[in-house]
Amino acid sequence: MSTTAARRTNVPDYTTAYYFLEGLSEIGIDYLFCNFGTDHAPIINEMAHRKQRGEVMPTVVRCPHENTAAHMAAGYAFVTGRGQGVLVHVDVGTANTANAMHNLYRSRLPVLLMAGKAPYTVNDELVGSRDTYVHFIQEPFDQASLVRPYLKWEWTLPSGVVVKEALRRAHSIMQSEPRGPVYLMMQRETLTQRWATDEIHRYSEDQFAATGGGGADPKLVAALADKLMTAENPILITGYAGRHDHASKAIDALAQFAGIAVYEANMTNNISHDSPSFVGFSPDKAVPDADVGILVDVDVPWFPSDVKTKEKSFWAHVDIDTLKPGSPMWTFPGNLRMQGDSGRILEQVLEVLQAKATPRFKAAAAERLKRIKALRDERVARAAKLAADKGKPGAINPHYLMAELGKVLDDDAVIFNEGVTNAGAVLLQIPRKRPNTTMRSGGGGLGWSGGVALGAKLAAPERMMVQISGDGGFYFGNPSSVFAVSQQYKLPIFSIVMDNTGWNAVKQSTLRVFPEGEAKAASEFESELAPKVAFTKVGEAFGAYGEEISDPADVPAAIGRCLKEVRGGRSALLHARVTKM
Ligand SMILES: Cc1ncc(C[n+]2csc(CCOP(=O)(O)OP(=O)(O)O)c2C)c(N)n1
Ligand SMILES: [Mg+2]
Repeated sequence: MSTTAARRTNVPDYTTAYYFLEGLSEIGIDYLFCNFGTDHAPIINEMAHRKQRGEVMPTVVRCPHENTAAHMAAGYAFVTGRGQGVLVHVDVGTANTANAMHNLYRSRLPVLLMAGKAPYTVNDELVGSRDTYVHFIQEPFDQASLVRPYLKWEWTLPSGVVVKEALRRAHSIMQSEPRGPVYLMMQRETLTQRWATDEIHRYSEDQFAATGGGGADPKLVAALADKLMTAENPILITGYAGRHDHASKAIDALAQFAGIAVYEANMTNNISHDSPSFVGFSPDKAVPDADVGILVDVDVPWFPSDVKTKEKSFWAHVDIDTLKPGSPMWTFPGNLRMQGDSGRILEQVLEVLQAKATPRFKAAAAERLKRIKALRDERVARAAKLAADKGKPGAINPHYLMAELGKVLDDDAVIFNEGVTNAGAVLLQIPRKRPNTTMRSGGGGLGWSGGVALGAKLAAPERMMVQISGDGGFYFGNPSSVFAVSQQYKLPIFSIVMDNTGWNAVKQSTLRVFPEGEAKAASEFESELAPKVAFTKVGEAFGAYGEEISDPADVPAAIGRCLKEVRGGRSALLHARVTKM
């Protein structure tokens, strides 16, 4: 008997969906953030089956809105580095994740997005055939196109026999650097096919591991070290190196050894803000004078419309993603570019530099560090001055509010900064000691901070997760879904809404383009939102503690009460009426 024939006589043991759940666990998917539909009947059935049998499968977190589901995966990956699964309903559920997929892709966070597809049989030929109205209208020609700009890989599962192989491949791709989203689609007929256990192979991590970034070509490393040896005004700008502890350490060590001023751009905090080499969040004043600059893991180091580099300046670009293939244009200088693990590469640079360093170099570097520290002290003094003005009733100063918050958060707390035009106040007033404890989205899709904070809380329940958003951003975040998940899964977060009565960013953008335009003359910026909203009630509907403040005098006590509630196990929502736009 041929092998194929032998297979046919085998008793088919389980459905594709059964192996699918097993395969997810095998690739390290511990959580499935789900929003279900008719496409998931075979999966839901096998979930019950596996549970009954006491077999492993990912824990399901049901999210009332897909925006929450996908952003929870983002938060989980931000804290752990590990992509999880998001399971949504055909084209419509996928469409609802598009904003989050943009954010995940731009933040280089891994996620395995999965969705059903409409069944392909209509006459009950196979188990799972079309049996309801929506099956006939939920099949677009190109379902993946809804999120394709934000994907590293996509596939429709052609047969259950390759389900574990497909999952392993999806996993290797999402976890390989630069990390990002992948998308797998599946039809019901495929999920209900039956297979004997010996037909479904396992694809172990040993043989299909994800790839990270490595070190750099020693010649390029030496070239950068040479430039640093003679630099007079070296600066370093980084955006997301701090996601790796070793990269954070390498930046700080190199900067202190070579007297380099370090600046942070979106999206996380990278070295301790107490470091003598850390200057601040805007390199605009430093870029025109820098003779040697290092861009490290950064997407937008400055806005070229505002800042020009010095003529004949030398720029090194060290990045896990030097090419930025997801962007049609990328315009920042790189006399030499080294793609790889930025921590490793900067360790290499430091090693070479240490070997070359002369007493003269060391003295010059120490002198520079003094100047850098003076810049740093200026920042600290400026922040204190800004926070000293508490604002007035109905117009709490965001700097004061954030400074008070900063006083009571510990170093392990994570801040999800969606403050938009008040994001600067968050950065300036809450200095962080540990890297990767402040996140801004690498993308621009508003409505991420609630879901991300929840996912982070799931990954690190012992840490305080603080969501800070504008009033506009709060709406985008589907807050009812966020607080519902918080309540159902006991994931308490601290949410702060800085309500300036509308979309200040939109107003400011109009003023930047047309400083003396009609909009300004008429004071019509199309930016005001409903003025008398009681946001706290949204949280309260789901058992969260709510508090509204408009008097600066109430700030410290209100923050204290909210933190106490969160520590006690339920979310708190602080609605702060801040300086109006
Ligand atoms: C999904 C999405 N829609 C629209 C925008 C455009 N947008 C950018 S900032 C902004 C205003 C946000 O308002 P708010 O959160 O209150 O912050 P503020 O500008 O008032 O500081 C808008 C609408 C966006 N970034 N993302
Ligand atoms: Mg606003």
